[in-house]
Amino acid sequence: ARELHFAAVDLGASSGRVMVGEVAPDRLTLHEVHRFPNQPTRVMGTLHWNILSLYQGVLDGLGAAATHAAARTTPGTTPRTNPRTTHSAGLTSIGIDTWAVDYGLLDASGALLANPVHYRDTRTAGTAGKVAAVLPPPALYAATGLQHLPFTTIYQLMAARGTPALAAAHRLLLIPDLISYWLTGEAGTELTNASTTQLIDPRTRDWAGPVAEALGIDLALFPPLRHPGDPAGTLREEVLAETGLTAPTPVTAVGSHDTASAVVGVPATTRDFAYIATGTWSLAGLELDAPVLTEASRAANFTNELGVDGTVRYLRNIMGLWMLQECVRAWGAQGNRTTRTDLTALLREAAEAPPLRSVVDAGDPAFLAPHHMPDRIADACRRTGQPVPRTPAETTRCVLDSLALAHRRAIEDAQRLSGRKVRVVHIVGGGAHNALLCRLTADACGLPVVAGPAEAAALGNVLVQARAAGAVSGGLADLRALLHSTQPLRQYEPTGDRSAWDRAAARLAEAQATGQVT
Ligand code: LFR
Repeated sequence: ARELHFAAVDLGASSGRVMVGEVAPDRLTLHEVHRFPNQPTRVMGTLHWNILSLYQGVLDGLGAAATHAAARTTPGTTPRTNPRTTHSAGLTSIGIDTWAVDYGLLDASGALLANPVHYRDTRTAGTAGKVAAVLPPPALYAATGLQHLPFTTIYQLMAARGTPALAAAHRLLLIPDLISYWLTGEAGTELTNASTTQLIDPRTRDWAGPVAEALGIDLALFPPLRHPGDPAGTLREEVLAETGLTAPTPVTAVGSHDTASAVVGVPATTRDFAYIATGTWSLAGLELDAPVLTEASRAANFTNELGVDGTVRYLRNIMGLWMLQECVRAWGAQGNRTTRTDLTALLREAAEAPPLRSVVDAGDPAFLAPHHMPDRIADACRRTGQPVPRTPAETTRCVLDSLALAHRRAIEDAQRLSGRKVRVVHIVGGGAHNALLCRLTADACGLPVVAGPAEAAALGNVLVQARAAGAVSGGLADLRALLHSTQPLRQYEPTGDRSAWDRAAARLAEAQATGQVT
């Protein structure tokens, strides 16, 4: 069978990339054709995404994808080409995934009314109380199944209430839907990402009308729901001209929440797996067939986001490598510029630093906002009566030990709350490259860890498009089997003394119970 080419646009919190996936029933390769920084900017006190610069990165990336696909489908440049199917810039389709919860507001003419606000902006401080006053947390959880995160869309809309932009808004588009709208002129709300707004009922997989009504949110702002695999329009003339792509190039809805695509990209060969999608965040949990909406699940702060093919992503948001990225940024600002090689050296030193000396709660929203991360980590250690890390290597070790401990806790809690048992943990996303994090996670969980692919979100994005186009077929298990047979993976067996992790967990739990950790 011939290979088809799909472009995956994957925007993460620190960089965006456009990848081209080449897919045939038994083949899958991914090429990065463009990567660009995502640098949020604070303007007049509010932290914004640079949405137009991100969109430009998408256009440049699609241009590079066009060139790549044309080279691969031009006779003579690749041995697998079928000359009858070639044309100048053959992309079968494009899919878009990004981080969740954030949105742009459009006026009646379709113009963007305001620059989208970053979920790490503090405008949502204090809105949880306002929401709880009309919808107590147990009722909100029973209706939407989302863990409490201060930045979820409903809290952002609460913070935006009364602003001229929201008052004038005709439409609200989540970030991937906004990019898709600019590319095609067609508006929709993709379901997996919609589920992160806290306005979707995970049982019906449809809008939670009563929640919206109680909070005074107008659901008519959201264009109709669409599902991964649905057609989402074709590139506008202007975009064809900018990118060199040929008409018609369709956009296909994928799991537009990056975590939904990353979970499709888990190369599991069994149902008994847990996953950790690592990057800026660690999203650790299980794939389920139905949501868990119990009070115990709410108390444990577990989320039921919607996945591809009717699945539920039952997981906990953990602060993730953001903590380390922010430390590295702080150390750089102090004059010790940390380059990629320095990071390798830092991780090597951290691997040799004394283990589990101090651990912090990597789920603590105290680590959410940018700036002063090494100080905040030092404070947390001090408050819990643990040694304060003194060097970058010690701080790095503290962060990675803490992440591994939080991974273990999430995976244990998820099993307990869902009644499912796991035999293997998959680490996908950028953290799959971090050997120390993978090893510590295996040790902490007492389970084998399979690491990779790092580009799980782009691969999940490509596979959902490829299935919609008929290049591959089957359910998630079939897509994952293709990943397993084509992607390089690394396995880490648990080693060492698991009781050291038990003691560290107990120590942290005790400090939290006595109120020493805020
Ligand atoms: C990961 C992610 C998480 C979401 C956070 C904010 O990139 O999408 O799943 O909770 O970003 O949107």
